[in-house]
Amino acid sequence: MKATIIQNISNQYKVVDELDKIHICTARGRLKNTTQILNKREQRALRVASNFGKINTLTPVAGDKVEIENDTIIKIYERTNYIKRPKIANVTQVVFVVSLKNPEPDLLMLDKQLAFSENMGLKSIIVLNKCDLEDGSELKELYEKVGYKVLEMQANKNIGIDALKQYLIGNITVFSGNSGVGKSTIINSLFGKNITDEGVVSEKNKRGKNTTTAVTLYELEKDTYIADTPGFSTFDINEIDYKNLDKEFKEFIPYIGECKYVGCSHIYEDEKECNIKRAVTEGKISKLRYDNFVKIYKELEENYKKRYN
Ligand SMILES: Nc1nc2c(ncn2[C@@H]2O[C@H](COP(=O)(O)OP(=O)(O)O)[C@@H](O)[C@H]2O)c(=O)[nH]1
Ligand SMILES: [Mg+2]
Ligand SMILES: [Zn+2]
Repeated sequence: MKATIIQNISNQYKVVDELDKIHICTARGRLKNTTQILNKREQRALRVASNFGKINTLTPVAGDKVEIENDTIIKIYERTNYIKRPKIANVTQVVFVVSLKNPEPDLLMLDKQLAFSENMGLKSIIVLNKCDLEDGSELKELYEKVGYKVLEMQANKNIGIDALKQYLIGNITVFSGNSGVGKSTIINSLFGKNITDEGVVSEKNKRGKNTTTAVTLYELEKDTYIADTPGFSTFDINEIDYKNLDKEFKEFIPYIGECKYVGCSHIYEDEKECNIKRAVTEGKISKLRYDNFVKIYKELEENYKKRYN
């Protein structure tokens, strides 16, 4: 039967099947990328091959669509995407929560994470929370111009929650944002109960070691899940190829490919007749976004050089 993994604690998987029934499953050894169901002997051969790095095998993670048989996961269906830290598959959307005050908006972090989300091919929504403390209209306009859906919210009074809910239907959504911006408040408000405390499951396994859940998916409605994670790690973001960062800034795209120099990075002084820099000067691209692009580019470049030189 086909099912979705909604939680993973060490080698135990909580899985919901198509009839909405919950199973606690284990996985049958390593699973070959998507394809056939293997018998015990084939499993062993696969394990040997994968130990020698000859073949890629998969460990099931939250978000995976799987085939289960007698509460054993016997197959992982093809993933649309995979995020390494935290481990989660098949995410379709990210809600970026920014608080307008306490804490102040961290737009460099936001732009970094937006770029990563574009890179992963995910939909992005920006929530401007704590709009009781500060006016968010300028930020709303800025990011709407870029091309993002922006919602203003006061989560502690449930204001803006229903507007958000309609964008979640049919998605596996990850909430991302710095500590204190209001992620838990929003998620609890969506579910109408305190759900995020349950997410901090910490269990001792047989050897007495602490194991924490990597990710839990909460079902809001049928086929609609919210992932309880703190968002993406900088490790993942650092894997964006800095040379292609310009393409992850949505509003840059119409201007790319028109610079004088082939391979123009749109950064350096000596790159004359840069179409991106021209668009910034003419006010078609926001200076703030451009400046963050430069910072992120340099950071990624530096990390790349550290890794490979
Ligand atoms: N003033 C104000 N405070 C809020 C709002 N939303 C959440 N908070 C408060 O902000 C603090 C941090 O919220 P929390 O949901 O724990 O943030 P998280 O760390 O992102 O999960 C809590 O004290 C919330 O009550 C809001 O819209 N306005
Ligand atoms: Mg929280
Ligand atoms: Zn350029």
